[in-house]
Amino acid sequence: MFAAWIDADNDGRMDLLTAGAHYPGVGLKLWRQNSAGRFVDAAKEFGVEMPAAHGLAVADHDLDGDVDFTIVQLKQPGKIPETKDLPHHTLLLFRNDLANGSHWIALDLEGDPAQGTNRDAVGALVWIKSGGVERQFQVTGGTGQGSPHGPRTVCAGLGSAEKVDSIRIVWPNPAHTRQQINDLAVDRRYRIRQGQPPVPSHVQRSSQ
Ligand SMILES: [Ca+2]
Ligand SMILES: [Ca+2]
Repeated sequence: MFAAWIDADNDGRMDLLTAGAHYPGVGLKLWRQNSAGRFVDAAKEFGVEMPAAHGLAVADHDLDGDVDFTIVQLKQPGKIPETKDLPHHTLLLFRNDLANGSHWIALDLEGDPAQGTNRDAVGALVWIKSGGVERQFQVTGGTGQGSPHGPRTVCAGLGSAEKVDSIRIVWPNPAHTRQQINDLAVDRRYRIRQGQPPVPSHVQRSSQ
């Protein structure tokens, strides 16, 4: 079983992506978090239903601000009859083309080894405040067996918020160095080197 938190519709509420390949009825699922905080099966709505899926690699592959993901589709006719006519071990990329007008921000953190931080900033804690809500993220190298995520970008859905009020970072070095950045524009990608102001990334595309 594989799982990853993503905000598939960038509404500011994290959704849960799960994948399994060894039991009937598991497969690939996307659990959308509604306004009441409940998770509902939205795999069909998002067009991601699969009878057997192995591994998850989550990233904004096309750099348009929404999270995409890659899985391996397995053929398991002995365990999951629905897979008997599928090709064996196929790598599939699901590109997110929702384009629902929700805002977002993407942060590529770079740690300073001179301050004892790994360059990929794996382990950094990030709080993003917008629209009166503060959301917490962590830079990770992956989540579980066969599920590396890269690049290690923090992708945050912001819903209808039209600016980011503040970003707080605790860098993963022995001193737990803290950094705060205020007032950032949304729908943009930034590179943040430890201790330095954010720099807008030029690698950015539009989904519109
Ligand atoms: Ca969501
Ligand atoms: Ca994308």
